[in-house]
Amino acid sequence: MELILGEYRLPLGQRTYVMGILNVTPDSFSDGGQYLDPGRAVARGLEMVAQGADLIDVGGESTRPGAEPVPVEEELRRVIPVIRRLAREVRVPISIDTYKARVAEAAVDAGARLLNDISAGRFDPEMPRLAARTGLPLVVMHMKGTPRTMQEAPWYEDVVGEVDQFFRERIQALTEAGVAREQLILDPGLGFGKRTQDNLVLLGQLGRFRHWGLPLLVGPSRKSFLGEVLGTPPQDRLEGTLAAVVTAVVQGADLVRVHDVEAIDRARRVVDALVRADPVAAAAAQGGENR
Ligand code: 8Y4
Repeated sequence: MELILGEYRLPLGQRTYVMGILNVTPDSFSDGGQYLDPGRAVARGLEMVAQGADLIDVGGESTRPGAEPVPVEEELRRVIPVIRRLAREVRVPISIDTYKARVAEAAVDAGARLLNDISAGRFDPEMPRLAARTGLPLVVMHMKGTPRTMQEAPWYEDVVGEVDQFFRERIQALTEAGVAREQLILDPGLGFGKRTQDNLVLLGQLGRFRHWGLPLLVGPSRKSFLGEVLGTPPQDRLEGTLAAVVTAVVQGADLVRVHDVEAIDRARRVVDALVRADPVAAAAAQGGENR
């Protein structure tokens, strides 16, 4: 099985792909304002590709709890020039992080080839139609509530069961809207309406979502559940993010969405080699030697 992203292909089951985060927002919590200048954002995108990013996820609206919504015209102003220039200059697919179909459509026209909609097509009824029409992959991310309300006392009886039920409902609705099932990417939505314990369970049990036979994406990078375990601020969560990514890769995650591409890709390459290390092939390569 492979994901088809326009002119790009990502074969599945061979390795984990690294999606580099490119925030084009003035208030982005961990790299606030650094990349509002399109030239600097593009430079960071090029740098992430040089560091091993397999995709670049471009977003122009913060989804931090309580963040102000961004008008569509402002979101377009932020992301479209960056996507257009990056799409020309790199040979990896660009992902558009938006729940607005107008932004997603303009992003696709500018060269984006994956729809990263944190609402799984629920906030804008045009989004499933855009995914169906373009045939591009669509992320089906779980979120309890909305970005504004999601951290107001979230609670789960069985978080894995609830997220799995959400996947069932969204796969059904999206395929009925004409989106190809095999173009859906499942994501438990770490940090979106979850307590620390819920985030830890979802990541620790990620492999329980493999029964859908669909690609799995996880985005643990620098998130507050790591801060809760470590007691560190966002810029001091690299080791926690590495541990989270290793846990995801071991369970067969297909994509990981991260800020620190160079370090993450190094760890990812070692874990991908370890999980595929074949004792039979190793013995055969050694032949009949007694040593
Ligand atoms: C520290 C660092 C604290 C980052 C919070 C955050 C995901 C996503 C985001 C995700 C997918 C974020 C756009 C939130 N998270 N898309 N987007 N999956 N598919 N917060 O987990 O990074 S933004």
